[in-house]
Amino acid sequence: MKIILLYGGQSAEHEVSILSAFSVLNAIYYNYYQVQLVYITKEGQWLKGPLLTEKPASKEVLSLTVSNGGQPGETYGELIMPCQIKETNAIVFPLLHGPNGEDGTIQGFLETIDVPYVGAGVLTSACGMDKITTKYLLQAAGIPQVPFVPVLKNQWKENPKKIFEQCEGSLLYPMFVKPANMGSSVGISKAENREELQLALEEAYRYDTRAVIEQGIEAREIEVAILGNEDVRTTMAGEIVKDVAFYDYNSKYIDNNITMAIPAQIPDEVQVKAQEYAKLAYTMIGGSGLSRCDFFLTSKNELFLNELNTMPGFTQFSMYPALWEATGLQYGDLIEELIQLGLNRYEQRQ
Ligand code: ADP
Ligand code: MG
Ligand code: MG
Ligand code: K
Repeated sequence: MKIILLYGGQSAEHEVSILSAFSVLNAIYYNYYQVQLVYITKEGQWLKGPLLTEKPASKEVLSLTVSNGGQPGETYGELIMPCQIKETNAIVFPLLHGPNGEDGTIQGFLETIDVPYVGAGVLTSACGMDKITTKYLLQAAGIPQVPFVPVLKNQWKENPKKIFEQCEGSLLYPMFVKPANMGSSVGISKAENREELQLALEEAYRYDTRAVIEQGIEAREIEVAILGNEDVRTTMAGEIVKDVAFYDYNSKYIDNNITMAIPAQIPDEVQVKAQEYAKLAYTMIGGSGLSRCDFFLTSKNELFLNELNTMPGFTQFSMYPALWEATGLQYGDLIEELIQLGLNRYEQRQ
């Protein structure tokens, strides 16, 4: 069977996807699978790369350039139409993060051309990527979360003063301002006053016309990994231990000034609650395949669900696979399970 590894993508999380793809390539069971590389460039071109039958020697194999414009020594890719990704006896692994990959667009496209794929379906991906929609779903399920105010770009442009008053009426500074559809902390800022709130909103609107303003809190960050279609399993909780005030893009991928604590040093009843909320949230957004559910935990042991990530960071050093490893599921076996879950879901739809 072929795994069609789809990576790169047109989002701000392009580089993260390449890191995840390389880890997956190193762990796939090549005695069962061949891997067809398909790279989506930042401009949105689809490039078909080599078919791998064994672990690649280096990461270079992932850096595809168009064959008619590349330099000697570069790995060439053949420019294809997206629908040419379809092959018999194959499953697509869309290892893409952020908009245009994790948000239901690619999933919808794959449904349309009738191809099985790994991970969450259309609705789940779209809801999980949109922080405003996620919050309303969690609210409906009665899952605790920090207070928030959704603000559309038009509302802000029309009457900034009204937005200031609305936010200050229901939230305290510092506030966190986020584009609704994004990940890896891109476009997120902390605002301590009106002036910063204005700048933060303008920054967020560079990425999306929908933004959400949240109550900022001092909290630990706790994460639970989820796996399954109808039968949902969760891991123990892990903690992202930061020596930075805010887990931004640099601290996530560049500075490496964060560590993971697995298991998280938290009371048992807090862990049980986190697992319960994670499962409930996953069910509410119609999860299938996988998701990582992220929480804030205050010093008073209050737990708030922050978000679900339907295609979490997937390098060998990422929290999602690390949590499964700690629970007894090795990285290679985890990939195998995800493939089977993707195939099962596809078969059930037929
Ligand atoms: P992303 O989808 O980009 O990861 P998050 O909502 O998880 O977006 O926010 C990124 C990071 O910003 C969080 O991991 C946390 O460090 C910080 N953060 C986000 N919201 C809040 C908040 N309400 N209070 C305190 N810190 C926050
Ligand atoms: Mg996210
Ligand atoms: Mg996050
Ligand atoms: K998300």
